[in-house]
Amino acid sequence: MLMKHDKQTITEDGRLMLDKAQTDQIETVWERYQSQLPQCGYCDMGLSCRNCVMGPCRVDPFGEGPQKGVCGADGDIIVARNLGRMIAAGAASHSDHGRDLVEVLAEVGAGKGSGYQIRDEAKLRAVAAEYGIETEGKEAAAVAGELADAMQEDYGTRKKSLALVQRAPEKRREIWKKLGIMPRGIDRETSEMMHRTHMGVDNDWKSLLLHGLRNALSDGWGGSMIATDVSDILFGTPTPRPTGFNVGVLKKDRVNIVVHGHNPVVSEMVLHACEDPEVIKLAEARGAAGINLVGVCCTGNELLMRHGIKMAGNHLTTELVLSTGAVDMMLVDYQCIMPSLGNIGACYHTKMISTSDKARFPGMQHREFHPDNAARLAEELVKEAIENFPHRGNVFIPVESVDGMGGFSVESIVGALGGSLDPLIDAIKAGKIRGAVGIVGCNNPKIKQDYGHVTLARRLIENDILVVDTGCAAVATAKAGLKTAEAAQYAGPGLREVCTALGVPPVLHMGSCVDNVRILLVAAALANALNTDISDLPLAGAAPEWYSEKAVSIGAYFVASGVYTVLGPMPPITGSMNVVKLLTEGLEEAVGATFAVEPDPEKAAVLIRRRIENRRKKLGLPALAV
Ligand code: BF8
Ligand code: SF4
Repeated sequence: MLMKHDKQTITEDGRLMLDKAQTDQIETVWERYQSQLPQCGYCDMGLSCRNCVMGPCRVDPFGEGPQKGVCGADGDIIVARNLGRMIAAGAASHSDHGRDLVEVLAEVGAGKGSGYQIRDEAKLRAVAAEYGIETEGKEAAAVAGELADAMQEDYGTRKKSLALVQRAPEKRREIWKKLGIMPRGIDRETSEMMHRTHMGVDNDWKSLLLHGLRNALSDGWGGSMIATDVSDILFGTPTPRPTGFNVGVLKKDRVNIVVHGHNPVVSEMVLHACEDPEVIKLAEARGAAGINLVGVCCTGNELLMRHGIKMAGNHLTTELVLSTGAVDMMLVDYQCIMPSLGNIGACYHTKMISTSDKARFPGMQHREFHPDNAARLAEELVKEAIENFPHRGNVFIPVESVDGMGGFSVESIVGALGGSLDPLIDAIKAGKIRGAVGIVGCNNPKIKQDYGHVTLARRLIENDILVVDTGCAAVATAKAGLKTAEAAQYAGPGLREVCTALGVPPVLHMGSCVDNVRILLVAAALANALNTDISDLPLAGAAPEWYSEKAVSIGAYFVASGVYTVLGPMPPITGSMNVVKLLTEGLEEAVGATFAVEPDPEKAAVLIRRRIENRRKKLGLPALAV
């Protein structure tokens, strides 16, 4: 018998919480999606343009209506411009998040930024050395200040290339140079994309797409990489640790605080305040058994990676967690925070707090975090959450949480392998592990929640392919029980043997979406160890349920870095067969990798296995016919 809401989600907590939301007359993302149907066909194909006020324009895909916008742009130009702007928005989001961290690093360097400190001094010094900063005999704070300055230079426009592209294999950098897509400045590439896509600037769809790759590279090897490195420096480099997943991580007898968004600058301070013995005493005085801080989306993943903080859910669960009636406060920073949340919180007793100067939401109280007030404000807010605990109505937490492990940074993977990637390389060479795949990205109401991520991950590990994942994908596979050491039983014999020997899951949680750079760095390290390029390796990427512009940027920097990447939902490009062909075929010759689009994860798994076996064969390794 089909359970109610079986079409919306594969998760039990999701189905039960959807029932509850319906009973409470809460409108969710799924109902709003239905009310939008049918969605605009021109927009779906990328054929509508509103870049200027001679328009808005659209091009008729059937050749009957207009074939050009008022300015004369045809379908190819319009599709490429729209895609370029999606990449720019995604790259800007990750990179601006990175900038916020660099600003905190600068404050720490200047002896300000109360409450923040350098937690990984070794990484600070190592990254500073990569920027050419002399660190010998200098205090950590002085190094932090200089590194923040050097990173801020990377955001500017006066350089020929970003500092951290040096981490890419030499052969890859040569490709970028040859194609003219070496990223120069993080802000510069985004700004240039906005310029190129203004009416009457770049009207060659190929050159627009090439700049799209450069723009995405400025994110992957720039803004996101800085975000991850500085987060590690300020809050610690992740190491494996146990944690828990789904709405069952909320606790009836505790003050529940949920952090949502992306930037650990806020959530780390909130965590710190939750651990203060005085604050815990206050919670007990108000009748609670303690304080339970949990996460949703990527700021949750940041805390999970470094502290084992539990995750109540991924993107499509963010509204549903509020319907438990158990959330005493939700604190948000930015990105992927549905504007509906404030009003849902108001239907329960939940205090809804926005914290970033650049992100405000209807129905939320705005309490802005800055480095100099963060520690004090976090404590104030946690106390307010505690005072809200007695105001709870009925609480509905219908499931027990699922156990899982997080915290797989490059450093901790190398550590688990005994100090180098050699054991992994040997296992790949021997065919015990056939290859590795990064599953990344979001939930999207167009796809049954978690179905794409979990099905793909299962098929890959069954076939001895190691899966690493991030963002909402990582939470999806964890909810499905694939992130315990015992989950090795679901893997093929080779992968099972390796995971069992190391005591690790077959699906490794590598962090938030900016942490996709950790995947890039593993790929680069493997390529360097084998003296080859990333595109020669038996690797792939997948974004089975993506929705966000950030995911477009991630996909583009994966491909531009040489990683074949399979998307679930079709991006809005089908209005131009030229663009489709270049992205799914033509890029192979240029960068050694392409996109593929396959909404069915069973078929996506076959595509990926074929690719991996093809690369094994090319490397002269034993290969299977798929
Ligand atoms: O940056 S995976 S829905 S939360 S965009 Fe957003 Fe997508 Fe989740 Fe994290 Ni990433
Ligand atoms: Fe129309 Fe061209 Fe203006 Fe776009 S840029 S809205 S296609 S006139």
